Amino acid sequence: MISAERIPNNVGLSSNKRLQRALEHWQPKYIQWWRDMGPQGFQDYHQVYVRTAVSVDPSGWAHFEYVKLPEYRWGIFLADPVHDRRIGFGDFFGQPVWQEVPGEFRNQLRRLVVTQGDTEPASVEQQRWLGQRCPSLYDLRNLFQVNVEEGRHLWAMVYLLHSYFGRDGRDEAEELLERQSGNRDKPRILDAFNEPIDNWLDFFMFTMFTDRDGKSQLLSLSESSLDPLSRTTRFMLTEEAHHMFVGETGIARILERTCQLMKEAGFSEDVRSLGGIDLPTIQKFINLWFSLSLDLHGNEVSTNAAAYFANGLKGRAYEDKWDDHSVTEAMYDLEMLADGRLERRHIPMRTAMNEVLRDWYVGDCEHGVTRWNKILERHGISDRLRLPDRKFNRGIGMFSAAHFDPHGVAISDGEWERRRYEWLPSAADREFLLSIQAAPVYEPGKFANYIAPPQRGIKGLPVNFEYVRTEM
Ligand code: BYC
Repeated sequence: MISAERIPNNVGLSSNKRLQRALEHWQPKYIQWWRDMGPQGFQDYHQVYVRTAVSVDPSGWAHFEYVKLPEYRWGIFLADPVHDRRIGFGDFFGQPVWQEVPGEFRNQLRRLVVTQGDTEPASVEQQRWLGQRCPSLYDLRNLFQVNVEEGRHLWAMVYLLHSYFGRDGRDEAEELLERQSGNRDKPRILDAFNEPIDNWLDFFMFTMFTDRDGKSQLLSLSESSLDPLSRTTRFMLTEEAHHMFVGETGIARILERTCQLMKEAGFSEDVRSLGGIDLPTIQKFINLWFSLSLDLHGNEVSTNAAAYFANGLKGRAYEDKWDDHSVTEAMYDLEMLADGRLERRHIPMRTAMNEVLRDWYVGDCEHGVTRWNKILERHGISDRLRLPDRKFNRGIGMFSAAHFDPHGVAISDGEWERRRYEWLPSAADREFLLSIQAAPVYEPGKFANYIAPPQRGIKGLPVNFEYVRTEM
């Protein structure tokens, strides 16, 4: 028996025997998955100073303690209900939200929940070797904080599957533990979640750009007419913010150190010989993870997205900021690739909902890059980082049919093959990163040479606090 107290929750788990039984069946498989596919080498002997959500109010999710990772208390939380909440968009605008899944939308909703759920364990799998080459105990702890929260997000989606989708939902919950990131036979659903994350530059870019796609998707799902989905994703968003903080400040600290090393090298840009990460390499990883994360928003023109919107299942980010919530007449001006030529066309906005969300996403990423460039500016360095054009390196959507350089200029297949590693990380770049990350830094207060310490520690603790301790 698992006790409801072991699973902090605000869904009345102890009085819902059916749900408790379903989770009892699923939980041992989850723990086995965590041991097999979670952080390698950090399961039994390490105590990690992590935050555990014990309730949804601000004091409840700021509960910190040392725990062994497999003993983390993965909880189930829904944001507080909104009194008399009404459907905010689509064909059912203004009607009361749903507390149960309407039969006619069951498949669409299950697909959205499963796609979201699939990304969460995938990211833990992708990151499972990073602890072995961490730049500091502070960063190691942040990695594990992100990992346990992605695990909790999986629990959140499994809660929805078990509670609202019957037998199919239970089967889907099992399959979420069976697919594996990068596995040729049973890969994760979305492409970016099958990419390797084998160094810390990948990790920080992933938490900056891919977790930010998590933010855009969760914002749009939090508008859903299915109230339990809306409430679940609203609480997940509070955790997502920390993940993006880890990514943005991780890169900021690398940049800080790179600038220091550039000065030491007399601005010769020979930062690699001093064991730092040069700006062109950082730019290549921006190009990679930004373009992979653009793909996560789906096709530019999508009848699926139009149906999600019409049926009130998935809205736009901050739907209440828009004037027109029905969007039956509105058009969207889209740059399109048709018959090999780029042109602008007006298409019904409902079919462009993936692109509308991508617009929000690109704007949010731009703010982050502007903050990074302030670091270069402060050090008197004239180089600037930038987001590549959204047509660059696309694997999903109409632009995947052709090649574009980072400025969005169409190029031939031959030029792409010749020049792709000017723009994207090469095997040699990855080898270099592994060479400077070969030895993990486990001494409190010490940092790898390529990254500056953070300005402050976790929860007011000093930077040299022992955030992960070994207990043999
Ligand atoms: N890779 O009509 P379309 C996160 C498929 S991240 C592979 O455009 P639709 C997190 C699609 O399945 C947020 N396949 O697609 C971050 C469909 O296939 P079928 C995750 C792709 O349905 C960090 C076909 O192309 N949340 O939380 O509008 C760490 C037609 O596509 C991809 C969600 O994804 C792709 N990238 O799908 C941890 C929210 N894109 O059925 C966590 C839920 C499209 O024709 N999901 N396809 O064979 C959705 O809202 C939507 O499913 C999508 C777009 C946004 C993915």
